[in-house]
Amino acid sequence: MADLESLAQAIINGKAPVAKELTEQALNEGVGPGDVLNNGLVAGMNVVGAKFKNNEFYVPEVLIAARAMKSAMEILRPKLAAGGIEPKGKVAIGTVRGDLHDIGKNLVAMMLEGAGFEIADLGVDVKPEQFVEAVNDGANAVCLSALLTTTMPAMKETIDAMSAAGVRNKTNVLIGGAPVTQNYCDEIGADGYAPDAASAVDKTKELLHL
Ligand code: B1M
Repeated sequence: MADLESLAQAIINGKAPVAKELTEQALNEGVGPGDVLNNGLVAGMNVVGAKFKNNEFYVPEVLIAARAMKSAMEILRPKLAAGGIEPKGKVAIGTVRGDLHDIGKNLVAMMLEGAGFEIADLGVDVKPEQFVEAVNDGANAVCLSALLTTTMPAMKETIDAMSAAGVRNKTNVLIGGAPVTQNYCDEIGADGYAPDAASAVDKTKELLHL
């Protein structure tokens, strides 16, 4: 009998082989891919996000849980696509121009994927024009990460490039990274600031009215 609670627990505990096996088992027993995603994988990642926020989990535990989720997603993704399960929205994410730090950005991307968003990961050192292109490709939200005080201005340059290209009002811009603050978000006219990966999920859902 498929046990989605155990699947969620396997994600929380970062047990990739168990998560994979339970995902396969649930699908073989006829559980819908949407159920497996929402009541297994996403449910597990929600707990991981809450624990991370409360300092019960640290970066290594989150990365291990995200790896377990990724391996289960490899099995689930084709079924979701075949079943016509719509993602919650499309999020483009990248570390801004001149900045090569990607650990935090990757965590945010994994948590967003865990929450059911389709992710376009643009990588590091992403130029403003690449973010503009992502909006043209249908990104409902764009997450900008910066870890250096010297690269924070590239966040504003990215927003300015979106305005210049006439696409600023077609998306929501969220910003984050260790030196970034709510004040800076207000100053450059971004739509939201998130201090950590779990808050980035909450903020994205809030901005997309989910
Ligand atoms: Co660099 N580095 N680094 N570094 N590095 C810092 C950031 C620094 C604070 C170290 C220090 O001096 N104490 C300092 C910045 C100082 C400043 O500007 N204020 C610094 C520097 C100066 C540099 C170089 C310039 C060093 C040099 O070459 N002289 C250079 C710059 C290279 C470049 O980018 N052009 C450099 C290089 C590197 C490495 C390549 C060696 C490596 C990066 C490897 C990689 O990312 N693949 C590295 C690392 C690892 C760090 C530290 C040690 C760790 C950063 C990290 O991964 N944290 C960092 C010092 C520190 O923080 N202790 C440091 C863990 C990660 C999970 O947290 O990224 O904050 P974080 O992400 C969090 C939140 O911020 C938030 O959610 C995440 C999860 O909770 N978040 C978002 C992040 N992005 C978000 C986006 C969102 C929302 C939330 O969108 C909505």
